[in-house]
Amino acid sequence: MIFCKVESLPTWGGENYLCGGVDLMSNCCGNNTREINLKVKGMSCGHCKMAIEKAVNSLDGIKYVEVNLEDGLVKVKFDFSVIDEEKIQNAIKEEGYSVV
Ligand SMILES: [Cu+2]
Repeated sequence: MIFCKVESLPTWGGENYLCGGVDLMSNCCGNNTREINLKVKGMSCGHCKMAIEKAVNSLDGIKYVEVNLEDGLVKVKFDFSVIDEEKIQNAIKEEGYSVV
């Protein structure tokens, strides 16, 4: 589980805050953030992990993405005013994996 420690902060404040160990300057938690865990079939190695993380990260509105190979899960935090879950699923499917 990733807990955002600074969800209520209105601005960056020029400092690096930690969000579940992730540098918030590149992965900001803020308003309109939704977290989902997608069950994805076919991920088997580091290449799969990188391909999916890269594909999802390239979408607008993505704040955080992490593939857990052992559990077959893709955790995504996104701004639901910018992107919806379907578009995220489609990006994963375009990489050749199926979302169950
Ligand atoms: Cu692979």
